[in-house]
Amino acid sequence: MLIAITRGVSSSIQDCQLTHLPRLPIDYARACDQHRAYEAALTALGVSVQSLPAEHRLPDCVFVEDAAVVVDECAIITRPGAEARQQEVFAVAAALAPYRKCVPIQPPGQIDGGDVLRVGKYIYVGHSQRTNENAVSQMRAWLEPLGYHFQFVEIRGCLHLKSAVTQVAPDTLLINPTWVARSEFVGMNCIDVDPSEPAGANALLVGDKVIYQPGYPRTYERLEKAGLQVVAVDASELAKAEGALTCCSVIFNQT
Ligand code: CIR
Repeated sequence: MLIAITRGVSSSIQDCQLTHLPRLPIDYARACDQHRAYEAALTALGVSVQSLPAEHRLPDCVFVEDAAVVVDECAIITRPGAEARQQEVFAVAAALAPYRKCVPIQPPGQIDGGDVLRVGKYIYVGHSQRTNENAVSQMRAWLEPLGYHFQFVEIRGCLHLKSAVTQVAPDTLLINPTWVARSEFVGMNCIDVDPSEPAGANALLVGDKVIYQPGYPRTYERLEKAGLQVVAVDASELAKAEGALTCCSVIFNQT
């Protein structure tokens, strides 16, 4: 059974971190509705959703993905690259503790879970403003002995690695090739986002279904044409906070 940790939307989300987007008004009620629909979609796919309460002093707390990287053997608790987000990890670590041994990244390491794309035993880490080599060295020290392989990936023009590329099938990635090079992912098939939808590379694979935003209709069609089963979830309000679909959950197997 899959478990998803999620967390409610902070009433201060308007004060979120922004790197590549202008600050636009965020409709809090609409963001909460969309987030509930996201949780409902996960539940409908058979995932057990464990929803943590929002912490209203932490504007970005809904983006739990950045707080942890979970593998079968343990959970790496991150040290987010934006100082204002570093308090977010405690509630997520507490929620993970019943399921996994939790290993914290220590200073001066910093890393956001959004920079970590795991495909089986391969762990790709984006070299972003949020993630440094010290944190990756700490992760390697924990995970390489367990058989995981690491690859540092250059990205440009986006916040996180998973803004640029996500997994949509066992051997297939959805990618914006202007933000990350296809050649980084040897042996994987790549579906490109439609060039008019550069922010559309973030999809959430759950079992054999892909949760995806209807706001990127041309890329949505590409996923369907590739034979993937796509479930529509609108996260357009959270997108104004520079978050997407993977960002709103930490999903793992109940081992
Ligand atoms: C931030 O800039 O940290 C948040 N406003 C958005 C984080 C989105 N998380 C993710 O892509 N994993």
